Amino acid sequence: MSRQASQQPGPTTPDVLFGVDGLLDDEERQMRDTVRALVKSRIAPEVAGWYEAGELPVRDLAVELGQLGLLGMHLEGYGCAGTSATAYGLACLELEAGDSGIRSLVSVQGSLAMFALHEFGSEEQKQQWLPEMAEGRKIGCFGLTEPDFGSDPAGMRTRATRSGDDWILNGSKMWITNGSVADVAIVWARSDDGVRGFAVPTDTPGFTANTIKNKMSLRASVTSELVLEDVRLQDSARLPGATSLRAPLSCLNEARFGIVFGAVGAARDCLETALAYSQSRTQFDRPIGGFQLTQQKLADMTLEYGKAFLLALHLGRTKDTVGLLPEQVSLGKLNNVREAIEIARTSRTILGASGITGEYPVMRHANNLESVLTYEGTVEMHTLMIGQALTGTQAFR
Ligand code: TGC
Ligand code: FAD
Repeated sequence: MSRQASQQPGPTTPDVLFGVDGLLDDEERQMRDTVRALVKSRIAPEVAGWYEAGELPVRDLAVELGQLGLLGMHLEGYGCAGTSATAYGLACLELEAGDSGIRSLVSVQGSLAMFALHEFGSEEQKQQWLPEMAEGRKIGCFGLTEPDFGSDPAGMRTRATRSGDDWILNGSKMWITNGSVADVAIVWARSDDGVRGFAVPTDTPGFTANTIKNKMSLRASVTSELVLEDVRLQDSARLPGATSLRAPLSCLNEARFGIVFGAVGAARDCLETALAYSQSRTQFDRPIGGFQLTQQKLADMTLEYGKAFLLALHLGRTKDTVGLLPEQVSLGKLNNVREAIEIARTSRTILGASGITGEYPVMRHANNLESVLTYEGTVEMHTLMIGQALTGTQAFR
């Protein structure tokens, strides 16, 4: 790309400035464009209404996402697409440009519930659940957090006890995405021998899921409490490969990786909205984008957006080649969600009063990102995970 010294730079976009297209291969660009088209045609026209109503047509959307191969897309076999981690990340980015709730649906289905089955399940469990989950005809959820144990899941009280050859599960899980629409709940419980995971069909007697209402964030997403009262399961429902807390924490790495990219999508949608608004909104007889203070906001946001994208891409390429350490995923989750929420808030200021309405996506993204900042490990926990990696000293206990 070259320009004569005498030429003025014309209006450009953050993606063009950072040369994003040139960093992706044909397959990645195609994946990105396909998901972007889905978001434009199916999500963008509807999502403000879903958000206002506090609902999401999970079953319909899951089938549509499944038809595009987006559910469990980075897993191999069992009807999964087997793409690269980077391609999966780029799909998350585009989905979250629509709404964090849509990316959450895909994260929980593919990276938490399906990944747990794929990684730790028996062959029978994989055959039973994965093909239909990849098609979006069966929905999964992942129950780790409890009312009294969020950042510290090691304290979990949900209990799995033996009864002859069976298991009896008692306890509760809180803030579980897709909980009340799921066909199968991956439930983590404490047994006499340590933490174990179970694939619990949600029609098992004693299992109930209650939808959590009055959320001010992630309203286009189903969030639920799970209650397990004497839920009797055969040993064949236990994930045989999951033998300690390491198993659920490994699943979190996968979902956190999707968020590293997803947050960049929410940031891009806010930044593009603010940029367009700054060129059309006039005050003091000129577009507000002509004022230096607005340009400073746009330039700073573009820098942080581009840096976040480059970090996500770097982590994607690293995951696809040598793999990622958990603390490397923390670098991305901490930085990209933190910067995305700053971009959402600054974009809102550029939109003035219009920014607080549902007519524009900015406040919706900002509110969603409050949840994204908290789930999959809070800002504080990821800071401490990086601190532990740097110093060798654990500061959270
Ligand atoms: P600690 O003693 O450090 O570790 C226990 C065992 O696990 C291993 N481990 C990991 N393995 C893989 N990946 C990771 N990220 C791992 N972190 C730890 C560790 O090596 C050890 O293995 P072993 O073999 O020696 O036993 O465990 P700890 O109890 O001290 O806790 C560590 C801590 C605080 C980092 C962890 O508990 C944590 O990550 N807390 C945050 C909880 C969290 O992120 N919850 C997320 C719930 S799911 C969710 O939010 C879904 S939102 C989805 C959506 O809608 O998008
Ligand atoms: P707490 O752990 O009580 O933390 C409260 C505050 O204390 C935070 O700021 C935290 O960083 C801070 N804190 C805690 N410990 C320390 C420490 N040692 N040092 C410094 N600060 C500390 N969970 C699931 O299992 N499955 C799901 O599908 C799921 N979906 C979710 C969807 C939504 C919309 C939300 C909001 C949450 C979801 N969660 C899910 C739960 C999520 O993972 C937890 O909310 C998160 O892990 C934090 O737990 P907590 O809310 O109990 O906060």
